[in-house]
Amino acid sequence: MKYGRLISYTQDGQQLELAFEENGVLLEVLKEDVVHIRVRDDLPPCRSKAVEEKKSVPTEISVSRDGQQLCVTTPALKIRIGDDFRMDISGADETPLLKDYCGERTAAAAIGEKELKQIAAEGHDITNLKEKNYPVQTVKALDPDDAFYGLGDKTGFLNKRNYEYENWNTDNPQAHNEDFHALYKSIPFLICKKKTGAYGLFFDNTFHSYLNLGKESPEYFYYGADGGSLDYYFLGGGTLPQIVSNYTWLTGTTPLPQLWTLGYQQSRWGYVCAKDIREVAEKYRSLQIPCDVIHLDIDYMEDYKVFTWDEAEYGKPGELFAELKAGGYKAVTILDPGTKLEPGYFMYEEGMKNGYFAKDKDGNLYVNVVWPGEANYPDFGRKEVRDWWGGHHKALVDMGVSGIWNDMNEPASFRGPLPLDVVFHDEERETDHAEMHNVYGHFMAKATFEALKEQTGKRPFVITRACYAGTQKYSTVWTGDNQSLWSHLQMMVPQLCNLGMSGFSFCGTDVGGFGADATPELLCRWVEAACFSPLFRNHSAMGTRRQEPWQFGEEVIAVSRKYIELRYRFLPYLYDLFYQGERTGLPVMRPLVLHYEDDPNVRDLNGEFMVGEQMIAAPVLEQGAVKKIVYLPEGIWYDFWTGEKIAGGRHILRDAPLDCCPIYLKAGSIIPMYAPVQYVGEKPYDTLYLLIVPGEGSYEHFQDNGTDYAYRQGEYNSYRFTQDREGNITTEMLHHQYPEYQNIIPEPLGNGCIC
Ligand code: MIG
Repeated sequence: MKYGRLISYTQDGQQLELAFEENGVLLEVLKEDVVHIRVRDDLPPCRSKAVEEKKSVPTEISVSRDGQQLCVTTPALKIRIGDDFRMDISGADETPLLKDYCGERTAAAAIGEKELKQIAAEGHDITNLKEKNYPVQTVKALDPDDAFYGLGDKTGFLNKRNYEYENWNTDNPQAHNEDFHALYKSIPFLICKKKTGAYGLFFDNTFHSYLNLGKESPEYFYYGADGGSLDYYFLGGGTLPQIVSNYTWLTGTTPLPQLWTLGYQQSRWGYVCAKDIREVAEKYRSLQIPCDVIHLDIDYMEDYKVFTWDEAEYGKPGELFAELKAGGYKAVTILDPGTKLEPGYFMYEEGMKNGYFAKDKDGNLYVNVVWPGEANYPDFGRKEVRDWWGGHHKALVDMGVSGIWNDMNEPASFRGPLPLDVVFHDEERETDHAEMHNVYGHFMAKATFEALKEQTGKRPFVITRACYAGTQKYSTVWTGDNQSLWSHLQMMVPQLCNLGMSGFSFCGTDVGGFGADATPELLCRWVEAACFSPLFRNHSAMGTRRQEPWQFGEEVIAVSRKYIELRYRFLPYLYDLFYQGERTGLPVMRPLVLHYEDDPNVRDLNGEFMVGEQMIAAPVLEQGAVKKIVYLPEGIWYDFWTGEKIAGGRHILRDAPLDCCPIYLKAGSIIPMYAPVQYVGEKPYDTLYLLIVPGEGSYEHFQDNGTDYAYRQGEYNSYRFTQDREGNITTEMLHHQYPEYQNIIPEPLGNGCIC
């Protein structure tokens, strides 16, 4: 991208328009530590799919020009811009943050044509080996200590430094390894933690894009995209939590979910008939393992036709759901976007009549193959199409469905990928697959959320596989088709932590692994590790070993019961974290680096995570291991199981036999807990237990009806519990507009577990 000399600028309030010899740049200060940068070009204006409302806070800025350098100052930042659009951003105190890289890109190991041919001859893919300059590109300087976090669901480890990634929603059936460039989601948001200071970058461009975070060179990292414009946000804030908050201020926070969605969930592809589902439902109750949700995968449909019901195998519509409901279960059904091409099928007929399906570049209906065979792709970028699709959910809601699971919305296709020139719309503007691919899942999830909200009046429960930055406002996510591999259990921690740092607080993996066969030990460790992951669902694939706890014998049943019960005891703590997260954007499941960013021991810590700020879970993630090396950061910590007091800032070795997931609580914590139940709603939650961890501290707890939006009208209680130096507990009611608990019972730590 060429810019040339900086010629002039004009200022309009917080927005500057910079004229370079060969290009123009718009720079807008949105608040003192958030700046929006857009390179002007002659492309049609792309509407942001992630930032849906104009965001701006009145901020004092000053602009000065010193020779060829322009300096824009906000109360928090100094932005210096020179010829060739070289831009450096530092804190107001001159702490260096983002710097443009001044040299040329040089591939560390440039590969010649002859070598490329040899590599290709052996059958390897060489597309990523050629050094490539992108039509949209920016190259930034790297410092030796820079670490990267965020980027959504990318595979591998917590710190993304030295790896390269792509944003192109991808359904790849191979085992997800650390060398994968892309999975199902595109969230081009990156946090750079420097030795001193930190910043975020959000590249708001939906085209296929690339991030090379020090693989090509230790001197720089780059962002490139195949289309669209260079349109990005610089996010300051000083600390990592503040950067995450700034990012979710822009793109939205994860909303407070219904309480039951935090319960344990069971799924399998496939429970092929109503009897399969019934048996699972009954077995959980008879074994007294709590469970709230049962998922129905594609088998419930007739010929995989969306919005149909297979009466032969699943009985009369509504009957199964009524039975499940009577047993305390909520049902979630899957929906894929691919709509069967079948004259006479109502979805096909309606879609055809109204022009709701994507067309090829010559204007013919675009057809590919997915589960129902030949199928069409609804053009979800258009509101009219979303409303049509959403409207059909009414039938499922009326049958008694409580949540919707969106799959295959990358979109996936069995007969080769969709060509880039398939015609899709961004609202009424005609565009193509190249631009809309990465937001296909986003718009499908949005359609689902809006429909469920309107049809039920409750907080929608949507789970999507594909999405884009900002989809967290509409949907929860799961990480797609992992496998029953120890490496995938290990990956769960960094993957969910990075999703959380990218705004997706409500996320989870298939517990036990989707593909391949779980072992008793693997399932135990997975249940222990996922017990505090926001979306807690066991799911597995057709043809693999069945994965409900009782498939593996008594010990697995006992461990599952213990940890699933523990989950239900911690429900009010998790719910409070969601309530706070709706305001702050901070996730439930957090890497330690979020709160201890200057501690070098946690930059690459993949084997433990925090739940909120008060708790650390350190699950065993290795086959055969019965001890765990736990790092506890500075401060005083208490072992949840034994009550032992431990000074942090060091590694400890903890015994961790098969039924133990080490858990630590910060001194002074007060953790709200409920008595265990078999499902949310089994008994009224009229008693709150407070797990008291020694030390001074206070805690705010939120209580409401757990289902609808009444809390936004003030129908909730807010309590503040305080523990003083002597260990006295006092309760203050900060807001009182909901029936309060009948009992609040403090419990000391160390009984193993309370209630
Ligand atoms: O290609 O609906 O990720 O959770 O069970 C398989 C069947 C299609 C992929 C999803 C998985 C789901 C499965 N689906």
